[in-house]
Amino acid sequence: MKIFDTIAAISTANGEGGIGIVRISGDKSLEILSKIFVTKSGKKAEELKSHTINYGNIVHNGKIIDEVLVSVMLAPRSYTTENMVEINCHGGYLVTHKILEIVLENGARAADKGEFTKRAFMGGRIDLTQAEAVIDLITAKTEKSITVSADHLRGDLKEKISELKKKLLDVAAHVNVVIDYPEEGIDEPMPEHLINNLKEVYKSADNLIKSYNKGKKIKEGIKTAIVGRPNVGKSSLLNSLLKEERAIVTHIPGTTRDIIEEVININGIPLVLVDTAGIRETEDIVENIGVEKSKEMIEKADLILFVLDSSQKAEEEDWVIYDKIKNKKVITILNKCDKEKKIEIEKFEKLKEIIYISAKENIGIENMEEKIYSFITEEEIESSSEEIIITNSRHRAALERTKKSVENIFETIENGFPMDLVAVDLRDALDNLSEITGEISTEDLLDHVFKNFCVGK
Ligand SMILES: Nc1nc2c(ncn2[C@@H]2O[C@H](COP(=O)(O)OP(=O)(O)OP(=O)(O)O)[C@@H](O)[C@H]2O)c(=O)[nH]1
Ligand SMILES: [Mg+2]
Repeated sequence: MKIFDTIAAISTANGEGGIGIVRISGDKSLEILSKIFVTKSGKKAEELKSHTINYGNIVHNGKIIDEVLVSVMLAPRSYTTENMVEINCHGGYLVTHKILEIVLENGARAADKGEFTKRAFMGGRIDLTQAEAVIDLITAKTEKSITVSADHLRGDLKEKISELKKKLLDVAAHVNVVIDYPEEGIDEPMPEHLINNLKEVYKSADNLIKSYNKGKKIKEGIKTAIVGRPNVGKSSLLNSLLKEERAIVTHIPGTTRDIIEEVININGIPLVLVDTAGIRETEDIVENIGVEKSKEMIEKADLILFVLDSSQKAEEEDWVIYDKIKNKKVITILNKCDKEKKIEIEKFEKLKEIIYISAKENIGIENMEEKIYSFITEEEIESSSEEIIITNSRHRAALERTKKSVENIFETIENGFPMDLVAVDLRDALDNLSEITGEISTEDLLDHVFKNFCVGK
């Protein structure tokens, strides 16, 4: 079915490295290689066996460009399922680009983003969830994130989806019989085991949808805003979590005026920490912009670290911020615990999670990290019992639609409406599941998936 042109790209990162790899995939891979590669063994490129690495030179206009190792992987046993050649050359920017240029001159086309992986998908070697796992693996920021992507790459999600589809297909087979041969049981209720199938699909879809919150956090991190009035020690707190002097700290209120963002890793979950300007009424134009940004951050954040100075009585400004954050997910940090305690924290009725620290003296920081970790994981554990975690909003949307279709089916059955209606919703549910794995796909969908890839993957 597929006749694709031959594509090429540099697959290693742009810059200087020990080696660089120029990758070629398609019918003409070996033909192109034969025009530019002279083996030391004297073999012609077309004679090279699959899964071999071959030593020689890239030669252009009679001049040796680089000494290289070339791997040959013949269809269908390659990443793309097509004939593939990988030229391992010296990793300078110019060398790799020169070799790519020569490859293109000899008949290949520059590959689009993710086009190699797209071909692996088109060739049927992987499904869409696995292709998406490739990009997640490349961009993973923590070990947890690697684990989840690796599970998907191995096909865990793909298998789960096909298991759900099988359950629905059983139901569909029954429904079709009832529709086609009405005399054989139009008034019979749906058999128990098929009702159970539907219930199981519903439950699994629901669990997977719930796992998305956790998945998203594992993949993208938890946006954590450090907020409080000026001078309570927000920047000091950021620095102590980062274990470096990242933000400027002074005794002058209004030191931080911009948003400072850094990622830390707490037990495998990335925390995107955002230090903000202290919130107060101010005439200073620059500081005021910072204050507005801080207020926006309160809206955007998944978690708020509300910092108070424990060595002072609460001030009006603290109460103003409290009003903005009291109904959000908040951990309260009572800073400056190295000094005498003056704050009456009980008065802030809604603040439940409270930790005393001294950012300056480095007291209570580890305890705070543990508190943050258990706070962000606790709610996830109750919300997700499915061992497979989804991290992709596309998957979540399709699962939501599947769940809705199954709900409709239950309604139809309860109300005793005709089986034709069940058939329609079953089809929708099955189509939505097929969209996740890419069995049903449109050009738009594929563009959307592969646009996030890098060239050369
Ligand atoms: N004693 C004591 N002083 C602290 C502590 N944490 C911060 N400070 C001091 O408090 C002052 C303000 O600290 P910052 O971290 O700049 O406070 P901030 O909340 O970022 O202030 P703005 O950026 O102005 O909003 C500095 O002089 C710090 O040295 C602490 O735990 N104990
Ligand atoms: Mg600051």
